[in-house]
Amino acid sequence: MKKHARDGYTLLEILVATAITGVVMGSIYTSFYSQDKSYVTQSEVITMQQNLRGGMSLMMKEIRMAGCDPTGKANAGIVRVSPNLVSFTLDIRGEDANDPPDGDTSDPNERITYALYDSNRDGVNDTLGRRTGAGRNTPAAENMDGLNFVYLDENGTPTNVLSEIRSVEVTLLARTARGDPKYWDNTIYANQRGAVIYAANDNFRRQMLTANIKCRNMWY
Ligand SMILES: [Ca+2]
Ligand SMILES: [Ca+2]
Ligand SMILES: [Ca+2]
Repeated sequence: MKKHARDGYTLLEILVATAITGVVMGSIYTSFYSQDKSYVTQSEVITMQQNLRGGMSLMMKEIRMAGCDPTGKANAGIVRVSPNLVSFTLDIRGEDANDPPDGDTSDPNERITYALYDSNRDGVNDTLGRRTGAGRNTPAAENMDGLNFVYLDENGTPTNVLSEIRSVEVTLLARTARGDPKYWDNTIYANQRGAVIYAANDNFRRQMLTANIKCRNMWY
């Protein structure tokens, strides 16, 4: 056998080894990169779902109490109906927070309005806002593309007659905070009655939730 000098690597060996290492490093990098991206999307979807459920459960809790009028003198109920906004009154306290209901709806938190508004002043009403009395909106949920109310009478038929309303069908549409470059949403979002709430045409992921909220104080 011919004796080879094995005290070093040939240039070819070095080049081959470097190329293999490069390929391996490249694939490791790619898989980390894509895993990280999908993790970001997942956490954004989870945040969106939390925003959506949080906003909806707050509205459910309060709209359910619309018309709360234990003295029978406050004339509480839904006071303004619109597909995009609900405004209602309730008598839950007196002048002081600990006072019992006093027959009016002019104490704090006794006139509540929900609507989308523009919290970051970018020209888009995409924050679910809650305001009381003539106060300012406070953000209840961010990144909302749609909010829709349908007012129903005791038979479940839509009505805009204040005295006939017994329940409210609320639909809320949320989107992720950032778009997903690998995703496209061109869904036309409609409420349970088929009325279009939002026509998407971008790469945000979205989720929609509808709740039928019975105003338990409005069934006389
Ligand atoms: Ca009062
Ligand atoms: Ca009151
Ligand atoms: Ca905005």
